[in-house]
Amino acid sequence: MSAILETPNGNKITIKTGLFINNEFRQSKTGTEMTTPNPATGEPLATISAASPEDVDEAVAAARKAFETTWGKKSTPSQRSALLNKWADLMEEDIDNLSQIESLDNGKTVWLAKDADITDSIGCLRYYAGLADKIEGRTIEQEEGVKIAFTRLEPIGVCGQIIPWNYPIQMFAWKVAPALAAGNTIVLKPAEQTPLSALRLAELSVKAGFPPGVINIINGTGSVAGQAISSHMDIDKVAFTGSTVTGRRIMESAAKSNLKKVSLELGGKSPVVVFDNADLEQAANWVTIGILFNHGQECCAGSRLFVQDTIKDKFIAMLKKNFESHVIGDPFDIKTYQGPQVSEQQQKRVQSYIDAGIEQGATLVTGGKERLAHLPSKLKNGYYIAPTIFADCKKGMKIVDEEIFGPVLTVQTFSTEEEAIQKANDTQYGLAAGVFSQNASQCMRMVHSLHAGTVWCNQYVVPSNSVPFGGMKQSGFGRELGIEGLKEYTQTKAIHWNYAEKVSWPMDGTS
Ligand code: TAP
Repeated sequence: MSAILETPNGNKITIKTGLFINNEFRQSKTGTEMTTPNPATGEPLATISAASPEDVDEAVAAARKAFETTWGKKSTPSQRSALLNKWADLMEEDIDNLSQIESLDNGKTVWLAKDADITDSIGCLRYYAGLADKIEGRTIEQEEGVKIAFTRLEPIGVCGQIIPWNYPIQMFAWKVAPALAAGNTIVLKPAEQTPLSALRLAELSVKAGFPPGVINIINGTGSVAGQAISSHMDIDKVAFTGSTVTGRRIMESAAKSNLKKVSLELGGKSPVVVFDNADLEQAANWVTIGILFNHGQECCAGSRLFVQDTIKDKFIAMLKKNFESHVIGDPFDIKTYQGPQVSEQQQKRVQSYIDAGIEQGATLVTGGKERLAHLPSKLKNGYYIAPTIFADCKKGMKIVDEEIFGPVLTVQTFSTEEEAIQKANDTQYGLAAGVFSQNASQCMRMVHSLHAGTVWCNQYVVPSNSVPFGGMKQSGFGRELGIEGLKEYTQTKAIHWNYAEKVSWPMDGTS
């Protein structure tokens, strides 16, 4: 039950391919398997076990037992902190393998996987290791000398976690680290497009010394394994990152089963507003990164640009230059910025939006197959998309209204601050927003007015492990990262403590 991944630079990495339950790798009970391709070439990469509902039951039983016997209230915060730190150390030692696995399976470049995703993920484990012994309730004064009340933040129990394919390791860290720090046990399902790095992290968790059953990783499809998690009667919470459509299904399953707690980090169509007083060169660079980072496969991608009409042509020309100057190609080449989209399905989906943009009358500023003409023959079947800018966009166009999840920027203009706010907020989503202005008062007015869980001012798309992240409106609810992310994995118990008041019985209205 292992596969050997051969990398373009001649490395051979052995990876376990089974379901990870109770600290052991084993086959699915039904023998079901799935094959994950390399998005850069379209060739098969590895075949792995896919969980059936019975496998999910077994993972949940292991997680429940661990919660009751070794983890949960049976472990100390400092023990949990030490294990998370040890796991982070092992990730650091294995970072070269991890980044190559992530690149092979997802298509992102090795250097970005290493310097951004995995480095941040290690930081995330350490951040929550540091918070594990800082989970504090409150004492609430009631009556001096008679009664007091206090609260405890207790772990929730067994947490199901369903993650997407755009940041396989980072989404793993964002979900698992706070859950474990707070004392929960987990059953996590990676996305079927990117099952491999989670299996490597599972291996490292055994080396770190986590007790059996605390961490369970079950690959499989959303419709079988994901559905089994969200409808399970013995899972106490489900945390999900992915599309709004699937988020709705998960909430419905949670409601129809045991009313488990739900947190949802869903999609976005985030606005970025550039005023004519901004540092335009910096704004153009951040806007470019904001849509092209991770090939646009970014829940908070700045995909709706609003540029002040006075600088429209100049700013679009700056963006065009940026979009046409970076290297697209082999994710193992250090010079590459943009690799392939994650899957053929995503490539086709993004391309269909580009076609719709042209059909609906938006002006294609840059994009098109010639940008990919240089790709060598070994990458010709890879799932590449040319970075694309559409100008003259307006509401009602599919490319403006719907999440594309690819390297496609739509540009609209505004003349006044009020118009920018109105247009920016005119969406069902509310995950993130950006504003570029050198007028501090204007920035602050925008920060207050934009309906988004995160607003970046004079930068874009860079998260921080200590700052909460999550959506408003149909971008979901609940927060990841920061202290808020930890609290999502606790539940408050209120204790009323009487040490002096006596009552008499029987009682009536005269007493
Ligand atoms: P989703 O369906 O949302 O997939 C995300 C995760 O949910 C995967 O692990 C998936 O499993 C699982 N899942 C699917 N159906 C499920 C169900 N009924 N019950 C429980 N879990 C289920 O996204 P996708 O189909 O991969 O991508 C479609 C679009 O979603 C993208 O184009 C993009 O617009 C959006 N998207 C957004 C995000 C973020 S971060 N906001 C991330 C990914 C995708 P399997 O994939 O393994 O079947």
